Amino acid sequence: MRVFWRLLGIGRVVLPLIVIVVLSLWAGGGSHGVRAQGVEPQITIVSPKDGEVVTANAVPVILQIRNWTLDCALSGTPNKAGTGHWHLVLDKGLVNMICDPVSTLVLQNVKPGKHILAAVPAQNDHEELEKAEVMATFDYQPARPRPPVTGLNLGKPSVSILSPKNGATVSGQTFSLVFDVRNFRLSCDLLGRPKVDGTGHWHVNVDTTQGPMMGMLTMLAMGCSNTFEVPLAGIKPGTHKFFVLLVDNLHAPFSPAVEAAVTVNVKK
Ligand SMILES: [Cu+2]
Repeated sequence: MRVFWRLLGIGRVVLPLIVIVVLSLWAGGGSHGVRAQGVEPQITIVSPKDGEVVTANAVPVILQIRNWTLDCALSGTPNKAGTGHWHLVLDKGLVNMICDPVSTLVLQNVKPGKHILAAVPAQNDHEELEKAEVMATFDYQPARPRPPVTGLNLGKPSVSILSPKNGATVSGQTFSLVFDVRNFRLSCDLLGRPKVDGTGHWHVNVDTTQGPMMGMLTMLAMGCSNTFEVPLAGIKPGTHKFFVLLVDNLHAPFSPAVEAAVTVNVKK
C-alpha cells in the first residue's frame, strides 16, 4: 500500500514533467519566430525569503525581473509593449509603483504577525499583468515597533499649484510641478496601509483624474513631497492639464475631490 502511494507521489511529479517536456518540444518544433519564447514578464522574489521572520521595521525587497523594461517616465501615458513598472503590494493593498528591482518596504502601521508581500508587473496605465504576480509571506515580529502615524485633523485639507502658472510653456525632459498641501499629513510610509483620517499622499495625473481604477490610468506618479519632476517622455506636444490630487492610503480620492490643476503647453 505504501509503495502504491509512493508511486502515486512520484507520478504526480513525473507525469506533469513529461507533459511539459512534450509540450515544449511540440511548441519549439518548426515554429521559428512564430511564437516568441520567453517574452512573458517574469519576477522572482529574492528578498524577503518566503516565511522569513522580520524583526526590523523595514524589509528589503529584492527582485529579479525578466522580460520587462522598467520605465517610470512613461507611467500614466499610453502603454508600450514590454515596458512598464512593478507594483509592490502588501496584504492586497497597493503600496507603490516602482522602477528599481531593489526597494524597501517600511513597516509603518503594520501589525505584528504574518503578512503577504506581492510584486506584479504593471503597464504604463497601471493595469497589472496578474499572471506574473509573485508573493512571499513574512512574519513581522518587531523588536521595537514604530509608534503609529496618525492624521493631521486641523481643518479642511487643500492643495494648490504654485508652479508652473496656467498657460506656461514647458519643454525638455521634465518640468517641475510645485505645490502646497495644507491640513493634511503626507505620509508615504502609509502607502497601501489601512486608511487613517487626515493622512495620505498625492497622485499627479495628466489630462484627467476620472476613469476606472480610481482614475489611476492617467497617473504619472504618487508621492509625499511638495514637488514632482514631471517627465514628458510619453506626453504628446500640445496643451495638457496636470493635476495634483490628494488621496487616502489606499489611493482613493476624497469626495468631494481635493485637487488642483494647471494647464500648460508642452513643447517638443
Ligand atoms: Cu502602477
